[in-house]
Amino acid sequence: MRQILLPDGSLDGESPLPTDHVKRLFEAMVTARRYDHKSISLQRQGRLATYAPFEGQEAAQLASVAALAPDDWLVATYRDAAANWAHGYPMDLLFLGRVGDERGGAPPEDVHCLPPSITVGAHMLHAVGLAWAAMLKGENRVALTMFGDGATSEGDFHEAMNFAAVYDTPTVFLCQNNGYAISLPVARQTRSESIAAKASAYGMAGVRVDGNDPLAVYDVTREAVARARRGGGPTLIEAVTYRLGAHTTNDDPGRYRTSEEEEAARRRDPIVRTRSYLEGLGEWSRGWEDAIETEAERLVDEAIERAEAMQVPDVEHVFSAMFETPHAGLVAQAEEAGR
Ligand SMILES: Cc1ncc(C[n+]2csc(CCOP(=O)(O)OP(=O)(O)O)c2C)c(N)n1
Repeated sequence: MRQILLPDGSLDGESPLPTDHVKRLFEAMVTARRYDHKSISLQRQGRLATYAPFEGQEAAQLASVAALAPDDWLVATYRDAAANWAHGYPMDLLFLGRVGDERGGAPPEDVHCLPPSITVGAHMLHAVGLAWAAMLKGENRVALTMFGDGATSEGDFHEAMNFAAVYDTPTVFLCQNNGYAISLPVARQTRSESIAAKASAYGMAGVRVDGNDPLAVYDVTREAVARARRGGGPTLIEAVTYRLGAHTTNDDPGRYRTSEEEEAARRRDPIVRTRSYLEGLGEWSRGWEDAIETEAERLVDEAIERAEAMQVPDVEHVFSAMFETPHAGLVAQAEEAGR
């Protein structure tokens, strides 16, 4: 497993990122965690629908996206709000999507993110299609798709991996192995030695990385993106991480894992580790982190305000957002709603 920044904050090897970039990643991780905690409390207040927390997975999401160019595609899941936000998906639309408003699934045209996929695994095929299209059109564009360990048991994973390898599409498959698919531990998900090992069966590069180490995640993603961009084909990255929170706000992890396991995972928290590293360099202070927290709170609160202001009582868009010509079932529903 590739590691650079060890859990105690020391380095094994050289940082692939200058200190300024690491500080920006730290800011992004702290901001994302604020978004995550806020989302949970909004759900508790009845202001968001079901929410899938990503606490603990910030490095896997943010350090990988840091290796993308703005024009590269990001095709991610319901748990990847941090990644989408970092790739330009407006935070207010991410909130809006979580109240079930389909306008939240339509990022602006110049943002190269697909709407978060709720269907486990399906979006990997979309990422391969986007990468293939970019290749055929001669665009120098890569598509990175994120998914969980559970998604690797879907047929879609096989189809996407096989097609990408056969056609050499510029796709980066990034599996966040967070230990569980709801309550199913990864040990029961696969008999393979690792998820990264599956790459060799498809004839593509596979790499296993400490997903809570932002420096190693950045490094392996940068390599995979560079390989894809120069026509060297796809890569499967397995980022080994841990979902510190519940599967969703409807889940109670206490029913399938112990508090000892959770405490041990907290000691590998990517934010704690990055803070220790920066502190060791003399680049961290409590005042600096407090200022990041204050700014994060402002950013998140303003995004919520904008999202809530968009929730007008007019439900017309429910019927018009998806189909240019509505099908009979939709017409009947619209009539029933008095439209
Ligand atoms: C095709 C499909 N099957 C089942 C579900 C229900 N479901 C939602 S999340 C989930 C577990 C996915 O686990 P994993 O891929 O490891 O991702 P994680 O939720 O841990 O990020 C399941 C089974 C779904 N959304 N889509």
